[in-house]
Amino acid sequence: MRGSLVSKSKVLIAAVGLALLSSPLASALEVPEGPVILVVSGKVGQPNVGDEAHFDKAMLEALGQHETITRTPWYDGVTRFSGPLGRAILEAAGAEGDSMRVVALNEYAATVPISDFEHYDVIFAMQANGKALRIRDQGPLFVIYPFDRHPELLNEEIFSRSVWQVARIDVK
Ligand SMILES: Nc1nc2c(c(=O)[nH]1)N[C@H]1C(S)=C(S)[C@@H](COP(=O)(O)O)O[C@H]1N2
Ligand SMILES: [Mo]
Repeated sequence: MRGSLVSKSKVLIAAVGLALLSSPLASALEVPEGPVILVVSGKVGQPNVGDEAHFDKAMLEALGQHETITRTPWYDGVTRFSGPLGRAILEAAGAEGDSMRVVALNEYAATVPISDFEHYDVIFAMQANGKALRIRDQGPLFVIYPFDRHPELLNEEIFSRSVWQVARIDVK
């Protein structure tokens, strides 16, 4: 009697475990409903469209909005940027690699070490001073490093990684 109870509960635990592992809610990236703003390609472990991870605006917002208040070479004075952290995007895409190509709408591209996103709170800004970045404002996504917090970032190499009008991240 007791033995059969134990084995029943073991079976139940195994079944719940399997259900969690295979449940789309537990891990998989949802499919975008709105226009796709950002595509993560390459070494993507959590694809949602073919072998890529596609994000619409709502999905990027759901990753959490991080605020970076800093001066930059591109805006007058201190600006308040907000958007998802680069590492939150990579995590959601299940991206694993050493570097990435961050590609803009006009095909400008920069090679960025993944470690930048681990060492610094780099965001893909969707807003500046509370206003959505339109394409004409260098949106919809502008890579913003925390320059004021880390003055060592104020150099030409990091400026070149500060891609605006970002459309794609290709993980290598
Ligand atoms: N989309 C896009 N982002 C870009 C660039 C570009 O040409 N297109 N140039 C990069 C380079 S090389 C640098 S140094 C800075 C230059 O900004 P500036 O042209 O306003 O000086 O933006 C970076 N981000
Ligand atoms: Mo540059």
